[in-house]
Amino acid sequence: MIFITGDTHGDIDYKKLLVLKEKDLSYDDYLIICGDAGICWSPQSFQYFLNLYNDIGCTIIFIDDKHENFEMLNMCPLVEYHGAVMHQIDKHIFHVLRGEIMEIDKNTFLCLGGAISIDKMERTPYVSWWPEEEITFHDIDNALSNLEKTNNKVDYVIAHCADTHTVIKAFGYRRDICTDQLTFIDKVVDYKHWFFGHYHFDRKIDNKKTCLYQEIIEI
Ligand SMILES: [Mn+2]
Repeated sequence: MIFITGDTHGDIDYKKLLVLKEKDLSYDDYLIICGDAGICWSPQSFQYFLNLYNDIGCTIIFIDDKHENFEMLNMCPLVEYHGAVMHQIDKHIFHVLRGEIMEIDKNTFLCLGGAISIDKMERTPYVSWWPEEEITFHDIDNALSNLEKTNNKVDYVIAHCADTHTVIKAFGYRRDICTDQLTFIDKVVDYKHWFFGHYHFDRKIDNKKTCLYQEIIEI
């Protein structure tokens, strides 16, 4: 089984995952978190969060975003897993790099973390804010070179943000460099569905895009 959910923020929005514990899952089952997982946040809480997330009993794959300690992420070993480059955070917990395409049970997922913190001015660099949060041209290049191998086609896009049009129309937020980068991806990629987190809403935008927060969907 493959499940997808929105932001979990360490232990803050972890409770929603408890329904998965009742399902008697194995490590051949997967939970994909669309950013703000909050597992790699501070060395002090790291082991506590690992224990919490390991307790779910399935493999966890998350994308990064604005609330990520990139120093901690980058210390984890890089591995190839399900055809994508990932940081192995723990035995069954992985962070998938931006622009990678993973394949699980014949489903392909283009993964593209990254988002701009709207409260960046109130955060402390390298303690609660990291410049790596922004989607770069290098990330888009990586996506494009991986997409070349799939003829620009994937089953799903997993991102933290949405494209500019969706952000303005559905949430009334402003555009930024990340939403603009994702607008480009939206135009060039042929996908069935785009799942994203970030906005803390459970909302089906249209028949191709869904914002996830508390909801856990199974595909
Ligand atoms: Mn969040």
